[in-house]
Amino acid sequence: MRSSLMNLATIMLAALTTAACQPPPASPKAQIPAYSLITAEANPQTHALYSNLAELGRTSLLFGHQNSTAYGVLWYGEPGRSDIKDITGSYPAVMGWDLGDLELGVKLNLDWLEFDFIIEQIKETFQRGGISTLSWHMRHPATGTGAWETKPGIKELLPGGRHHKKLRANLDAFAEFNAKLSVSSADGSATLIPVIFRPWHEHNGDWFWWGIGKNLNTEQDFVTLWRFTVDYLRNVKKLPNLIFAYSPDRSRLDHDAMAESYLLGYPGDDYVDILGIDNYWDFGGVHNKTPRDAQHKQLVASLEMLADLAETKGKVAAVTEGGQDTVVEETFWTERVLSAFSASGKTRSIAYFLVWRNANKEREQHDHFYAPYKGHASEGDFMRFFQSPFTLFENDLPDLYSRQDASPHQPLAPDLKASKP
Ligand code: BMA
Repeated sequence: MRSSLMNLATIMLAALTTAACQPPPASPKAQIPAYSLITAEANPQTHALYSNLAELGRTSLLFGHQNSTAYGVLWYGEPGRSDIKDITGSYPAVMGWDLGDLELGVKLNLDWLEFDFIIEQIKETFQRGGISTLSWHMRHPATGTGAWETKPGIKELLPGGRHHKKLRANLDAFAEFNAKLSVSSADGSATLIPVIFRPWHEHNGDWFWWGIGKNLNTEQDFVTLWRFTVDYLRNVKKLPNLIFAYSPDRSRLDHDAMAESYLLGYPGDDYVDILGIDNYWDFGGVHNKTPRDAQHKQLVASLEMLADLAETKGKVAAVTEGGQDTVVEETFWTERVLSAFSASGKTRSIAYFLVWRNANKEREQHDHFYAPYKGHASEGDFMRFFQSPFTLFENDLPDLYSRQDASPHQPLAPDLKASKP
Protein backbone atom coordinates (compact mmCIF):
# COMPACT_ATOMS: atom_id res chain seq x y z
CA MET A 1 0.00 0.00 0.00
CA ARG A 2 2.70 2.38 1.11
CA SER A 3 4.84 1.69 -1.96
CA SER A 4 1.89 2.05 -4.28
CA LEU A 5 1.18 5.48 -2.71
CA MET A 6 4.82 6.39 -3.30
CA ASN A 7 4.50 5.23 -6.88
CA LEU A 8 1.38 7.30 -7.32
CA ALA A 9 3.15 10.37 -5.88
CA THR A 10 6.07 9.81 -8.24
CA ILE A 11 3.77 9.44 -11.22
CA MET A 12 1.84 12.63 -10.26
CA LEU A 13 5.06 14.58 -9.78
CA ALA A 14 6.34 13.35 -13.14
CA ALA A 15 3.03 14.31 -14.74
CA LEU A 16 3.15 17.79 -13.21
CA THR A 17 6.74 18.30 -14.27
CA THR A 18 5.92 17.17 -17.80
CA ALA A 19 2.90 19.50 -17.86
CA ALA A 20 5.04 22.40 -16.68
CA CYS A 21 7.42 21.81 -19.59
CA GLN A 22 4.62 21.67 -22.17
CA PRO A 23 3.61 24.80 -24.02
CA PRO A 24 0.30 26.15 -22.71
CA PRO A 25 -2.74 24.64 -24.45
CA ALA A 26 -3.51 26.38 -27.70
CA SER A 27 -5.95 29.23 -27.18
CA PRO A 28 -8.98 29.15 -29.48
CA LYS A 29 -7.43 32.13 -31.27
CA ALA A 30 -4.28 30.14 -32.06
CA GLN A 31 -6.42 27.44 -33.67
CA ILE A 32 -7.97 29.86 -36.13
CA PRO A 33 -6.50 29.09 -39.54
CA ALA A 34 -4.54 31.92 -41.08
CA TYR A 35 -6.77 33.64 -43.59
CA SER A 36 -5.06 34.62 -46.77
CA LEU A 37 -6.50 35.68 -50.08
CA ILE A 38 -5.93 33.62 -53.20
CA THR A 39 -4.58 36.85 -54.70
CA ALA A 40 -1.30 37.36 -52.84
CA GLU A 41 -0.77 40.63 -54.77
CA ALA A 42 -4.10 42.08 -53.62
CA ASN A 43 -3.95 45.62 -52.29
CA PRO A 44 -3.66 46.17 -48.51
CA GLN A 45 -7.32 47.21 -48.18
CA THR A 46 -8.49 43.95 -49.76
CA HIS A 47 -6.22 41.83 -47.57
CA ALA A 48 -7.47 43.78 -44.55
CA LEU A 49 -11.12 43.37 -45.49
CA TYR A 50 -10.72 39.62 -45.89
CA SER A 51 -8.96 39.01 -42.60
CA ASN A 52 -11.20 41.41 -40.69
CA LEU A 53 -14.30 39.82 -42.20
CA ALA A 54 -12.95 36.41 -41.25
CA GLU A 55 -12.44 37.47 -37.68
CA LEU A 56 -15.58 39.56 -37.23
CA GLY A 57 -17.71 36.97 -38.98
CA ARG A 58 -16.59 34.19 -36.67
CA THR A 59 -18.69 35.56 -33.84
CA SER A 60 -21.25 37.80 -35.50
CA LEU A 61 -23.52 37.93 -38.51
CA LEU A 62 -23.24 40.82 -40.94
CA PHE A 63 -26.52 41.63 -42.64
CA GLY A 64 -26.58 42.26 -46.38
CA HIS A 65 -29.20 43.42 -48.90
CA GLN A 66 -29.22 43.49 -52.70
CA ASN A 67 -29.85 46.85 -54.44
CA SER A 68 -30.63 48.37 -51.05
CA THR A 69 -30.10 52.04 -51.94
CA ALA A 70 -31.53 51.88 -55.46
CA TYR A 71 -35.18 51.34 -54.64
CA GLY A 72 -37.55 49.88 -52.12
CA VAL A 73 -40.99 48.35 -52.27
CA LEU A 74 -42.72 51.75 -52.06
CA TRP A 75 -40.11 54.22 -53.43
CA TYR A 76 -37.68 54.55 -56.27
CA GLY A 77 -34.50 56.52 -56.86
CA GLU A 78 -34.33 58.62 -53.69
CA PRO A 79 -30.67 59.30 -52.97
CA GLY A 80 -29.51 57.88 -49.65
CA ARG A 81 -32.68 55.91 -48.98
CA SER A 82 -32.86 52.19 -48.21
CA ASP A 83 -35.72 50.09 -46.80
CA ILE A 84 -33.24 48.79 -44.22
CA LYS A 85 -32.15 52.29 -43.20
CA ASP A 86 -35.78 53.47 -43.04
CA ILE A 87 -36.37 50.90 -40.32
CA THR A 88 -33.08 50.70 -38.43
CA GLY A 89 -31.28 53.97 -39.13
CA SER A 90 -28.36 52.01 -40.60
CA TYR A 91 -27.49 50.70 -44.02
CA PRO A 92 -26.87 46.99 -44.29
CA ALA A 93 -23.27 45.94 -43.61
CA VAL A 94 -23.05 44.29 -47.03
CA MET A 95 -24.51 45.82 -50.20
CA GLY A 96 -25.07 43.60 -53.21
CA TRP A 97 -25.28 44.63 -56.90
CA ASP A 98 -25.58 42.68 -60.13
CA LEU A 99 -23.66 43.19 -63.35
CA GLY A 100 -26.16 41.47 -65.65
CA ASP A 101 -26.05 43.15 -69.13
CA LEU A 102 -22.62 44.71 -68.55
CA GLU A 103 -21.61 42.34 -71.36
CA LEU A 104 -23.87 44.27 -73.77
CA GLY A 105 -21.95 47.51 -73.31
CA VAL A 106 -25.17 49.29 -72.30
CA LYS A 107 -25.77 51.82 -69.53
CA LEU A 108 -28.34 49.89 -67.51
CA ASN A 109 -28.11 46.54 -65.79
CA LEU A 110 -30.79 43.89 -66.08
CA ASP A 111 -32.77 45.50 -63.27
CA TRP A 112 -32.67 48.99 -64.87
CA LEU A 113 -29.88 50.34 -62.66
CA GLU A 114 -27.23 52.48 -64.27
CA PHE A 115 -23.77 50.96 -63.96
CA ASP A 116 -22.56 54.45 -63.08
CA PHE A 117 -25.01 54.49 -60.20
CA ILE A 118 -23.69 51.14 -58.96
CA ILE A 119 -20.14 52.53 -59.10
CA GLU A 120 -21.20 55.56 -57.06
CA GLN A 121 -22.91 53.34 -54.51
CA ILE A 122 -19.84 51.14 -54.12
CA LYS A 123 -17.73 54.25 -53.55
CA GLU A 124 -20.14 55.67 -50.99
CA THR A 125 -20.40 52.33 -49.23
CA PHE A 126 -16.62 52.08 -49.00
CA GLN A 127 -16.35 55.62 -47.69
CA ARG A 128 -18.90 54.84 -44.98
CA GLY A 129 -17.01 51.64 -44.09
CA GLY A 130 -19.42 49.08 -45.57
CA ILE A 131 -18.80 46.11 -47.86
CA SER A 132 -19.87 45.62 -51.49
CA THR A 133 -20.45 42.41 -53.38
CA LEU A 134 -21.08 41.84 -57.09
CA SER A 135 -22.85 38.99 -58.86
CA TRP A 136 -23.34 38.68 -62.62
CA HIS A 137 -26.41 37.30 -64.39
CA MET A 138 -24.53 37.22 -67.69
CA ARG A 139 -26.41 36.57 -70.93
CA HIS A 140 -25.83 33.41 -72.90
CA PRO A 141 -22.80 34.13 -75.08
CA ALA A 142 -24.16 32.38 -78.18
CA THR A 143 -27.91 32.91 -78.07
CA GLY A 144 -27.85 36.34 -76.39
CA THR A 145 -30.76 35.28 -74.21
CA GLY A 146 -30.64 35.95 -70.48
CA ALA A 147 -28.81 34.02 -67.80
CA TRP A 148 -31.92 31.82 -67.34
CA GLU A 149 -31.16 29.75 -70.42
CA THR A 150 -30.86 26.00 -70.27
CA LYS A 151 -28.90 25.55 -73.46
CA PRO A 152 -25.41 24.75 -72.17
CA GLY A 153 -23.01 27.58 -72.82
CA ILE A 154 -19.64 26.84 -71.29
CA LYS A 155 -17.85 24.70 -73.83
CA GLU A 156 -17.88 27.32 -76.57
CA LEU A 157 -16.55 29.92 -74.13
CA LEU A 158 -13.48 27.98 -73.10
CA PRO A 159 -10.10 28.45 -74.79
CA GLY A 160 -10.39 26.92 -78.26
CA GLY A 161 -14.19 27.34 -78.24
CA ARG A 162 -16.15 29.32 -80.84
CA HIS A 163 -17.08 32.09 -78.38
CA HIS A 164 -13.92 32.24 -76.33
CA LYS A 165 -13.30 35.81 -77.51
CA LYS A 166 -16.66 36.73 -76.08
CA LEU A 167 -15.66 35.47 -72.65
CA ARG A 168 -12.48 37.52 -72.77
CA ALA A 169 -14.42 40.55 -73.95
CA ASN A 170 -16.90 40.15 -71.08
CA LEU A 171 -14.09 39.87 -68.55
CA ASP A 172 -12.44 42.90 -70.13
CA ALA A 173 -15.71 44.77 -69.62
CA PHE A 174 -15.60 43.69 -66.00
CA ALA A 175 -12.03 44.97 -65.66
CA GLU A 176 -13.10 48.32 -67.15
CA PHE A 177 -15.98 48.57 -64.72
CA ASN A 178 -13.64 47.61 -61.89
CA ALA A 179 -11.13 50.28 -62.85
CA LYS A 180 -13.79 52.88 -62.06
CA LEU A 181 -13.99 51.69 -58.44
CA SER A 182 -11.11 53.95 -57.63
CA VAL A 183 -10.92 56.43 -54.77
CA SER A 184 -8.13 58.77 -53.75
CA SER A 185 -6.58 58.37 -50.35
CA ALA A 186 -5.56 61.29 -48.14
CA ASP A 187 -2.03 61.15 -49.59
CA GLY A 188 -3.42 61.50 -53.10
CA SER A 189 -2.76 57.91 -54.16
CA ALA A 190 -5.52 55.93 -55.84
CA THR A 191 -7.00 52.82 -54.25
CA LEU A 192 -9.23 50.26 -55.90
CA ILE A 193 -12.12 49.48 -53.59
CA PRO A 194 -12.25 45.86 -52.42
CA VAL A 195 -15.29 43.94 -53.66
CA ILE A 196 -16.54 40.43 -53.09
CA PHE A 197 -16.98 39.08 -56.62
CA ARG A 198 -19.35 36.13 -56.96
CA PRO A 199 -19.35 34.91 -60.55
CA TRP A 200 -21.12 31.83 -61.95
CA HIS A 201 -23.41 31.44 -58.96
CA GLU A 202 -25.85 28.58 -58.33
CA HIS A 203 -23.96 26.44 -60.81
CA ASN A 204 -25.39 23.25 -59.32
CA GLY A 205 -28.89 24.28 -60.41
CA ASP A 206 -30.36 23.72 -63.86
CA TRP A 207 -31.61 27.24 -64.50
CA PHE A 208 -28.50 29.10 -65.73
CA TRP A 209 -26.57 28.31 -68.90
CA TRP A 210 -23.42 27.76 -66.81
CA GLY A 211 -25.02 25.06 -64.64
CA ILE A 212 -23.61 21.58 -64.27
CA GLY A 213 -25.98 18.78 -65.28
CA LYS A 214 -26.83 15.98 -67.66
CA ASN A 215 -28.26 18.30 -70.29
CA LEU A 216 -26.08 21.21 -69.33
CA ASN A 217 -22.33 21.42 -68.78
CA THR A 218 -19.83 18.94 -67.38
CA GLU A 219 -18.27 19.49 -64.00
CA GLN A 220 -14.85 19.72 -65.61
CA ASP A 221 -15.99 22.43 -68.03
CA PHE A 222 -17.38 24.44 -65.12
CA VAL A 223 -14.14 24.13 -63.18
CA THR A 224 -12.19 25.23 -66.26
CA LEU A 225 -14.48 28.24 -66.72
CA TRP A 226 -14.09 29.27 -63.08
CA ARG A 227 -10.33 28.89 -63.12
CA PHE A 228 -10.05 30.78 -66.38
CA THR A 229 -12.13 33.62 -64.91
CA VAL A 230 -9.96 33.90 -61.80
CA ASP A 231 -6.68 33.51 -63.68
CA TYR A 232 -7.68 36.08 -66.27
CA LEU A 233 -8.82 38.72 -63.76
CA ARG A 234 -6.08 38.05 -61.25
CA ASN A 235 -3.06 37.21 -63.41
CA VAL A 236 -3.73 38.81 -66.78
CA LYS A 237 -5.74 41.91 -65.78
CA LYS A 238 -3.97 42.00 -62.41
CA LEU A 239 -7.02 43.23 -60.50
CA PRO A 240 -5.90 43.72 -56.90
CA ASN A 241 -9.24 44.25 -55.20
CA LEU A 242 -11.24 41.04 -55.67
CA ILE A 243 -12.36 38.53 -53.08
CA PHE A 244 -13.77 35.54 -54.95
CA ALA A 245 -16.93 33.88 -53.62
CA TYR A 246 -18.20 30.45 -54.69
CA SER A 247 -21.96 29.95 -54.22
CA PRO A 248 -23.84 26.78 -55.11
CA ASP A 249 -27.56 26.63 -54.41
CA ARG A 250 -28.80 24.95 -51.26
CA SER A 251 -31.85 23.36 -52.92
CA ARG A 252 -29.66 21.01 -54.92
CA LEU A 253 -27.57 19.65 -52.06
CA ASP A 254 -27.95 16.01 -51.19
CA HIS A 255 -29.07 15.69 -47.54
CA ASP A 256 -27.10 12.51 -47.05
CA ALA A 257 -23.91 13.88 -48.54
CA MET A 258 -24.16 17.63 -48.11
CA ALA A 259 -20.47 18.50 -48.17
CA GLU A 260 -19.75 16.29 -51.16
CA SER A 261 -22.61 17.72 -53.16
CA TYR A 262 -21.62 21.25 -52.11
CA LEU A 263 -18.24 20.65 -53.70
CA LEU A 264 -19.66 19.70 -57.11
CA GLY A 265 -17.75 22.00 -59.43
CA TYR A 266 -15.48 23.33 -56.68
CA PRO A 267 -12.49 24.78 -58.50
CA GLY A 268 -10.01 24.23 -55.66
CA ASP A 269 -8.77 26.12 -52.62
CA ASP A 270 -6.44 28.23 -54.74
CA TYR A 271 -9.42 29.63 -56.64
CA VAL A 272 -11.91 30.54 -53.92
CA ASP A 273 -11.83 32.97 -50.98
CA ILE A 274 -15.36 32.72 -49.65
CA LEU A 275 -17.37 29.51 -49.36
CA GLY A 276 -20.83 30.83 -50.04
CA ILE A 277 -24.22 29.28 -50.45
CA ASP A 278 -27.42 30.68 -51.92
CA ASN A 279 -30.29 29.60 -49.75
CA TYR A 280 -33.95 30.33 -50.42
CA TRP A 281 -34.87 26.70 -49.92
CA ASP A 282 -34.66 26.37 -46.14
CA PHE A 283 -36.33 29.73 -45.50
CA GLY A 284 -39.77 28.56 -46.60
CA GLY A 285 -39.03 28.31 -50.33
CA VAL A 286 -42.31 27.83 -52.21
CA HIS A 287 -41.36 24.45 -53.61
CA ASN A 288 -40.02 23.11 -50.32
CA LYS A 289 -42.71 20.87 -48.86
CA THR A 290 -40.65 19.88 -45.81
CA PRO A 291 -42.45 20.85 -42.55
CA ARG A 292 -41.16 24.05 -40.97
CA ASP A 293 -39.34 22.46 -38.03
CA ALA A 294 -37.58 19.96 -40.24
CA GLN A 295 -36.68 22.80 -42.60
CA HIS A 296 -35.15 24.67 -39.73
CA LYS A 297 -33.06 21.64 -38.77
CA GLN A 298 -31.90 21.33 -42.36
CA LEU A 299 -31.02 25.01 -42.44
CA VAL A 300 -28.88 24.58 -39.35
CA ALA A 301 -27.31 21.43 -40.84
CA SER A 302 -26.47 23.23 -44.08
CA LEU A 303 -24.91 26.14 -42.19
CA GLU A 304 -22.87 23.77 -40.05
CA MET A 305 -21.67 21.89 -43.11
CA LEU A 306 -20.55 25.18 -44.63
CA ALA A 307 -18.86 26.29 -41.41
CA ASP A 308 -17.01 22.98 -41.13
CA LEU A 309 -15.74 23.17 -44.68
CA ALA A 310 -14.68 26.78 -44.29
CA GLU A 311 -12.86 25.99 -41.05
CA THR A 312 -11.00 23.09 -42.63
CA LYS A 313 -9.99 25.14 -45.61
CA GLY A 314 -9.21 28.35 -43.70
CA LYS A 315 -11.84 30.31 -45.65
CA VAL A 316 -14.71 32.64 -44.82
CA ALA A 317 -18.25 31.20 -44.94
CA ALA A 318 -21.31 33.21 -45.98
CA VAL A 319 -24.89 32.88 -47.13
CA THR A 320 -24.30 34.90 -50.23
CA GLU A 321 -27.95 35.19 -51.32
CA GLY A 322 -31.30 34.13 -49.94
CA GLY A 323 -34.32 34.82 -47.80
CA GLN A 324 -38.07 34.44 -48.03
CA ASP A 325 -39.84 36.07 -50.95
CA THR A 326 -42.30 38.72 -49.65
CA VAL A 327 -41.37 37.80 -46.04
CA VAL A 328 -44.71 36.19 -45.25
CA GLU A 329 -43.81 35.24 -41.68
CA GLU A 330 -44.02 38.09 -39.15
CA THR A 331 -41.32 36.58 -36.95
CA PHE A 332 -39.12 35.50 -39.83
CA TRP A 333 -36.09 37.47 -38.64
CA THR A 334 -35.83 36.11 -35.14
CA GLU A 335 -37.42 32.69 -35.52
CA ARG A 336 -36.04 31.63 -38.86
CA VAL A 337 -32.87 33.65 -39.32
CA LEU A 338 -31.48 34.57 -35.91
CA SER A 339 -32.31 31.24 -34.32
CA ALA A 340 -30.58 29.32 -37.13
CA PHE A 341 -27.46 31.48 -37.42
CA SER A 342 -27.01 31.51 -33.64
CA ALA A 343 -27.84 27.83 -33.14
CA SER A 344 -24.28 26.67 -32.46
CA GLY A 345 -20.67 27.76 -32.49
CA LYS A 346 -20.51 26.56 -36.08
CA THR A 347 -23.52 28.45 -37.36
CA ARG A 348 -22.32 31.55 -35.53
CA SER A 349 -19.14 31.43 -37.58
CA ILE A 350 -20.99 32.24 -40.82
CA ALA A 351 -19.84 35.76 -41.68
CA TYR A 352 -22.81 37.27 -43.50
CA PHE A 353 -26.29 36.73 -44.85
CA LEU A 354 -27.40 38.78 -47.84
CA VAL A 355 -31.10 38.92 -48.65
CA TRP A 356 -32.17 39.61 -52.21
CA ARG A 357 -33.68 42.80 -53.56
CA ASN A 358 -36.86 44.69 -52.70
CA ALA A 359 -38.42 45.18 -56.10
CA ASN A 360 -40.39 48.38 -56.50
CA LYS A 361 -44.05 47.36 -56.59
CA GLU A 362 -45.25 50.10 -58.88
CA ARG A 363 -42.54 49.71 -61.47
CA GLU A 364 -42.44 45.94 -61.52
CA GLN A 365 -46.14 45.39 -60.91
CA HIS A 366 -45.74 42.52 -58.48
CA ASP A 367 -44.66 41.72 -54.95
CA HIS A 368 -41.06 40.56 -54.89
CA PHE A 369 -39.03 41.56 -51.84
CA TYR A 370 -36.78 39.92 -49.26
CA ALA A 371 -36.18 42.66 -46.71
CA PRO A 372 -38.92 44.38 -44.71
CA TYR A 373 -39.89 47.98 -45.35
CA LYS A 374 -41.41 50.57 -43.05
CA GLY A 375 -44.94 49.44 -42.33
CA HIS A 376 -44.35 45.79 -43.26
CA ALA A 377 -45.69 43.21 -40.80
CA SER A 378 -42.21 41.92 -39.92
CA GLU A 379 -40.80 45.39 -39.15
CA GLY A 380 -40.93 44.95 -35.35
CA ASP A 381 -39.29 41.55 -35.59
CA PHE A 382 -36.62 42.97 -37.85
CA MET A 383 -35.84 45.59 -35.18
CA ARG A 384 -35.36 42.78 -32.68
CA PHE A 385 -33.03 41.10 -35.17
CA PHE A 386 -31.17 44.39 -35.66
CA GLN A 387 -30.87 44.95 -31.91
CA SER A 388 -29.45 41.52 -31.26
CA PRO A 389 -25.79 41.85 -30.26
CA PHE A 390 -25.11 39.06 -32.73
CA THR A 391 -26.08 40.99 -35.88
CA LEU A 392 -24.01 43.75 -37.43
CA PHE A 393 -25.18 46.49 -39.76
CA GLU A 394 -23.04 49.18 -41.37
CA ASN A 395 -23.19 51.47 -38.32
CA ASP A 396 -21.75 48.70 -36.16
CA LEU A 397 -18.69 48.02 -38.29
CA PRO A 398 -15.15 48.75 -37.16
CA ASP A 399 -12.61 49.90 -39.72
CA LEU A 400 -12.51 46.86 -41.98
CA TYR A 401 -10.02 48.33 -44.42
CA SER A 402 -6.98 48.55 -42.17
CA ARG A 403 -5.27 45.60 -40.58
CA GLN A 404 -6.52 45.04 -37.05
CA ASP A 405 -3.62 42.91 -35.95
CA ALA A 406 -2.48 44.66 -32.82
CA SER A 407 -1.37 42.10 -30.29
CA PRO A 408 -2.76 40.86 -27.96
CA HIS A 409 -5.82 40.91 -30.13
CA GLN A 410 -9.14 41.73 -28.56
CA PRO A 411 -12.10 40.16 -30.32
CA LEU A 412 -13.76 42.95 -32.26
CA ALA A 413 -17.35 41.89 -31.97
CA PRO A 414 -18.35 42.02 -28.27
CA ASP A 415 -17.19 45.62 -27.86
CA LEU A 416 -19.04 46.70 -30.93
CA LYS A 417 -22.18 45.09 -29.79
CA ALA A 418 -22.19 46.87 -26.46
CA SER A 419 -22.85 50.06 -28.41
CA LYS A 420 -26.10 48.79 -29.95
CA PRO A 421 -29.20 50.74 -28.92
C1 BMA B 1 -33.79 37.47 -59.59
C2 BMA B 1 -35.04 38.29 -59.61
C3 BMA B 1 -35.08 38.99 -60.92
C4 BMA B 1 -33.81 39.81 -61.11
C5 BMA B 1 -32.57 38.98 -60.92
C6 BMA B 1 -31.30 39.76 -60.96
O1 BMA B 1 -33.72 36.70 -58.43
O2 BMA B 1 -35.01 39.23 -58.56
O3 BMA B 1 -36.22 39.82 -60.95
O4 BMA B 1 -33.78 40.38 -62.40
O5 BMA B 1 -32.67 38.31 -59.69
O6 BMA B 1 -31.27 40.76 -59.99
